[in-house]
Amino acid sequence: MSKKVPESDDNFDFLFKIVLIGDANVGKTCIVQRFKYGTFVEKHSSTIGVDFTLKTIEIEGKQVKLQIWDTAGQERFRTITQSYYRSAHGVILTYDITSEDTFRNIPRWIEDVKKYAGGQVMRVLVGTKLDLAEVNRQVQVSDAQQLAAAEDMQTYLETSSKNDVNIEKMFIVMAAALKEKHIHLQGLEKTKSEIINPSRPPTVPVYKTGGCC
Ligand SMILES: Nc1nc2c(ncn2[C@@H]2O[C@H](COP(=O)(O)OP(=O)(O)OP(=O)(O)O)[C@@H](O)[C@H]2O)c(=O)[nH]1
Ligand SMILES: [Mg+2]
Repeated sequence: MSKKVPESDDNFDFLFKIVLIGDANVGKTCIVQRFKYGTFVEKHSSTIGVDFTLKTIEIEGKQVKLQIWDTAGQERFRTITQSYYRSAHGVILTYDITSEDTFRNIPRWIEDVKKYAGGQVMRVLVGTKLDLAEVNRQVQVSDAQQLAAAEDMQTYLETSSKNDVNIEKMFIVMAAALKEKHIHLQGLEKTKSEIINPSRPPTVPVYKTGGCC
């Protein structure tokens, strides 16, 4: 079972770097905002470069700190954002279930992950804007499930940041799987400093969403 813990508590057992990628406008920033602050903002600016967020959750008595990198989907930021894939423990590949194009681009994002992230990176596929499914769905669940299975992804989920559906679950599933994977790899749980290798942010600048640069 999991529960949220105060962010000020820096006493963590695991730290995982998770990168959100996918086309512009699919809802990556809204996922992070919903997860971190429990809010949904209807209109806000596109992400410029990359944003960084920390959130700690408790899973089976362990403090799991997630370092979340919210990347810009716009093509012009591709070179910058790709540099953030390095040393990621997990990647969330997002598409918008109301936009066939964003799903068709997923194989391209998968290729980027293969190229720039380590081979061991955990990947999950996420279809966003589930609240619009009834009137606007363009991507079928079966197609997405097939792709996730064919690519051997950890899991596939549909989410709604607006209605708060599956957002926390997505991070919990990922964090729990990463924790298990690391415990398994280590053979036994070691101290924080031994087991964790917090990736140092790349030297490229980190820009703020919506801010003037
Ligand atoms: N209905 C609905 N709209 C959503 C949802 N999530 C995001 N949106 C809307 O989709 C638009 C884009 O959301 P963002 O989170 O900024 O998209 P992004 O993927 O971060 O875009 P870039 O930063 O340009 O890569 C905004 O107008 C959001 O309000 C959702 O779950 N439901
Ligand atoms: Mg964004």
